[in-house]
This record gives sequence, structure tokens and C-alpha cells, in this order.
Amino acid sequence: MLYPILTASRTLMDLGGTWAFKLDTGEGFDQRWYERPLSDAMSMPVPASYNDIKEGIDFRDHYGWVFYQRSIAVPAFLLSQRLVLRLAAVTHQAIVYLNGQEIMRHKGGFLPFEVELNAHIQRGDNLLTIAVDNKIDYSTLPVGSESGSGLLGMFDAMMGPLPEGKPRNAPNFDFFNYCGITRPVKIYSTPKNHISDITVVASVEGTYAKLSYVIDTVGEGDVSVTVRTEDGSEIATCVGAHGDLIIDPVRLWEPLDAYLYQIEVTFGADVYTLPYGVRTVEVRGTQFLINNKPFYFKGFGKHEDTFPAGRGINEPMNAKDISLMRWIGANSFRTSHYPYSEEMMRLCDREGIVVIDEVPAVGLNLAFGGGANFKDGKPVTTFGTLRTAEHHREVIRDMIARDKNHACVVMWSIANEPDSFGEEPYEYFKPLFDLAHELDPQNRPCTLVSVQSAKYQTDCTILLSDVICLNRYYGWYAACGRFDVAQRALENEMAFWATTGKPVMFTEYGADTVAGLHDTTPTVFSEEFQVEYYKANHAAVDPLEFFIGEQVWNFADFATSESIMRVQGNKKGIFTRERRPKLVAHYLRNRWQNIPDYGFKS
Ligand code: BDP
Repeated sequence: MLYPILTASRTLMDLGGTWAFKLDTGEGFDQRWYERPLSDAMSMPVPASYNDIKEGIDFRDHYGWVFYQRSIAVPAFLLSQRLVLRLAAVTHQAIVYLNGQEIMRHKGGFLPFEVELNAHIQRGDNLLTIAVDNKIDYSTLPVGSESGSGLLGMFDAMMGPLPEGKPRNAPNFDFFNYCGITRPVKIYSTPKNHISDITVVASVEGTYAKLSYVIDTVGEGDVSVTVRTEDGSEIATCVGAHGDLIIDPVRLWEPLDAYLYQIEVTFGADVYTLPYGVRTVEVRGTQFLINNKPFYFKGFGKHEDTFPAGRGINEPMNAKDISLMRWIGANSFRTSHYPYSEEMMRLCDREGIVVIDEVPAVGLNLAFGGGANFKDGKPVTTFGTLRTAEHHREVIRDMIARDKNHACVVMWSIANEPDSFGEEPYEYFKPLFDLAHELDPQNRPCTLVSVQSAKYQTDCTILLSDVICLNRYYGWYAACGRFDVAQRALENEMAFWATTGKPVMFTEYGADTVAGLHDTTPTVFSEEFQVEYYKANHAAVDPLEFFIGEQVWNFADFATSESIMRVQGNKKGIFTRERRPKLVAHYLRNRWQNIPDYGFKS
């Protein structure tokens, strides 16, 4: 799927701004709010999550539908062009109405969708309404508990029974369920005969690169493709809907030293330019090779989480985060726990940040949540109970369709911390791994990010993942503060992973740390404790040749649901939510500046 851009043949209109907005407490569809201007509407910025924009718990924790509305007009001279409404992310479900008619619906809160407007749009003003649902359950990704019934708190079962409350979302995951129209809404135009997709795969031999391309088109016309350098010089050209472009000598895209060629495609009157970094990725033995050299991941699990935009796109913060990554000596992050904005992916291409790209498959684990694995008193299995399989295929398909050409993406993550132990999870995940490999034209490595458990010897990641990605909390959730025990336990577990013959890395490890809390003895939650925690973990993994990366949890403190485990959110950030460094940032900076991107373990 192509990112919408302005070109010599395409216009682009941004519908960002202040929209009319209304919470629906049950009457919105019956009263057909989408047919006329919303009465008693409040104003709401788009794009942004709505939760933190207004005050009060009923607003922040609203359960169900909300309505967004504005009027749109398209210049008359554009009506002969193909007009497309494109929504980059609406969390979690959207119904789009134009002049009272439904024109599109979409499930899934983190990937783009679009609809052609030509058959629906009128001259002059048109009423655009977007109904947005934030409900999560056993069929959505991410997963929540069924029908807003709410997972019980840790001690509720012990101290209950408690009366029923209002329905509410009960996330089976550890981040706030921010929702709304969180990424840009745009209208773009193309000629009727247009380019609909571009796929480019590079192979490199010494200084020589071959870019094999396929151009998908709609209508009649001739295709030609030209490659330009960053300074605009033409270096390769080819005609036809598929073919090979030769670049010799090639300048490779390297971590933190990006180079982007411009691939200019024309089809009849339509023109589109794709920025493209040439690099190779391969797992060989226990190494992760980028451009044929053994890469070491240094970086983070992150979130799209800022105040008050919530999960809404925040481009200044994205730029700041990448600046902080460079400052601290990091080279990579994972898009935990959902695909990030297209703007962030383009920035990572531009800046040379290496990305593990994750679908929103989090919470696929009914062993979480204190007893959610029981239904009517009977034990249930995760994949015998969840109804996510079909949607899981959709998000894999749509993420790869969106991100396949990005140089920054070096691996796909099929899920975060699912129930992955034994046969049933294997049966669930095997077809999803096969699908990802089959859909990705570059056939990148795939992984699932595995949860800490005593059952790790039965984890289906052993059979399925190209890189074993571990979330491990020795010294925090296990052996809290007992760093001698934590280190030995981690060493013992690593002795097992050594036998798999696969590369292994941390995708999460960390300790909650309240900025400003200090102690001479490293006690829990203090900044000194976080440093000692990381030192103990590094002592266990540094000697291991097959251990190829460390992504700490988390880049910054972030918002979560209310719980006695969380003090105004998750505090495992290396930076605060405002991006001030904790003590550990200086420790990591010193460590990472002394670890090269390539060749650390060889
Ligand atoms: C892991 C999850 C992550 C949590 C983290 C934590 O993958 O989303 O925020 O632990 O507990 O289970 O901090």
C-alpha cells in the first residue's frame, strides 16, 4: 500500500484540525447521528487519542462508540480525478459515512485503510462522519476480556464477591487503551489510470546491486522506472511493469548511516516516488547479518505514548526520540505492541534506525489476568477460546503490505508474549509464520516475542522463530532485588537457548523506576536499583556469542490502566514520559557507545 504523497500527478489534502465530537452512550446509531450535524458536540483535535483531551474518568474510560464529524469540500477541478479518503489509523474500529451513507468500515486500530470517494462525493459541502469503537474482546487485536466484563484485580477474588459494575474495557495488556482517530486523515487524488502498488527487492553482490521491481497499476498506460541518487542524478532506468534496475557501485543503507535512493515510477500520467534504502538481511547460524555483517541490536521496546495526544501521532516527539537514541548509542527499536505510524517508519528509513515491526497481537494469553483462563469454573485454553485467528491474518497481511519496502524493517514480530507453550499455540502460529514469509517479498526473518515462564523448553518459538526474542525479568518479577540469584537463573536459562542453534536476543528486560527516587543501597524503584538490575543481566549475557542484541523495556515511562502494580503508569522507562534521562540512561550510554553496531560478538 502506497503512502500518500504530493507528486506531479497527485494532490494531497490534510483533514487534520478541530472536528466535532460526541461520546455515544447508546443512542448514536438509533438516532442516526451520521445523517446531520451533531447536536451539542464538543470540539476534538484530529489526529489524537481523545482520552486525555478532556477531563473526567467517564470521558477517559468511555466504553464503546464515539462520533467524529466535519464537513469537506473538494475543489471542482479535481472531481474528474480519482479521489481517495485515507485514514492512517482509527482505534479500534471505524464506520465511515459520507452525507449519511456508510461508505467503509474497518476493524483494527493501527493500520491504514482507504475508500474511493468518486461515487459518493457531491459538489460543494459534504458531511463526513466517522464512528469509532474502542471495545476490545477475545476477537480483537489487542485482546481484552469479553463484553467489557473486566478482568478482576489481583486481590478481588480473595476479597470478593463484588457487585457488577458498568461495562468497561479490560485490556489483557499493559498499556492504556488509547483510542480515536490517532493518525492523519487525508484525501488524495490520482489520475483515473494510476499506480496502485510498488514492490522492490534488492540483491547485492560486492559493489553491485540489482533492484527487482513490480509495479501494480489500474487502467491503461506504459510504465517506466528511474532511480535517482540523493542529489537527484539519474543512475538506472527501465521500462515495463516489472524488471531489474542495476546500480553499480551501490551505496548501501547502513544502521545510523542511511542512504535513500529515489525510485521514480511513471504510468501514463501518474507519477509516484518511493524512497528506497538498499540493504540485505539474513539470519545465518547464530548471527543476524545486515549487509553481510553480524549486527548487534542495541535499543528499546517503545510505545507511541505522549501527553496529551495519547497514542496520537506526535512528530516532534518521534524526532526527539530518535535524537535520544543517537545520544545514548542505540541503533534499533521494536514497534511494541502494534505497527507505528508511517511517518515514524519513513523517519527510521531516513535516520538509519533498525526496526523490528510488530503486529498488534498482544494479550493472546489467558494465563494473564488472575483467573481469566477459567470460564464458568472450567479451565480453558488460550487458542481454544480466543477468536483472533482470522483478524491476525489480516493484520499480518496489512502490515506487510504497508511496510514491505522499508529498509529500516529487518524482522517481523508475529505476536508479543502470547501463550506459546506446547502444541495448541504451535498449531495457531505455524500458519501465521508461513503467511508472513510468503507475503514478504524480501522474506525477512520472523519472530514471536516470548514471555518468561518456567515452561520455556516447550515454547513453540524454538520451532518457528528465526531469532529467539526473549522478554525476561530476572531481578524484577522473578528474584526481585536478588541479583545474585537473578544472574544465575538467567545463565541457567541461557544454557538451554544455546542448544537451539539460533540467535537469541532480549526484546524486553527492565525494572520499574521512579525518577528522583535515590538510595545509597539500591532498593526497589530507586534509580540506583535500575542500574544494578541492568548490570546483573549484562553480566549473564555478555559472554554468550549467540546473544545478538539487547532491547531494554522501555524507552520511556508510559500510561497504563489503573492497577496497584502501576503508579501513574509503567515506570520502566530509561527516560521519563517527558524524555528526561534517569540515572540508567548514562550507564547505558557508556555501555552502548562501547559496543559496535557490527562485530560485537565475533
Ligand atoms: C511484558 C509486556 C509489556 C509490559 C512489561 C512490564 O510485554 O507490555 O509492559 O512486561 O510488565 O509482559 O513492564
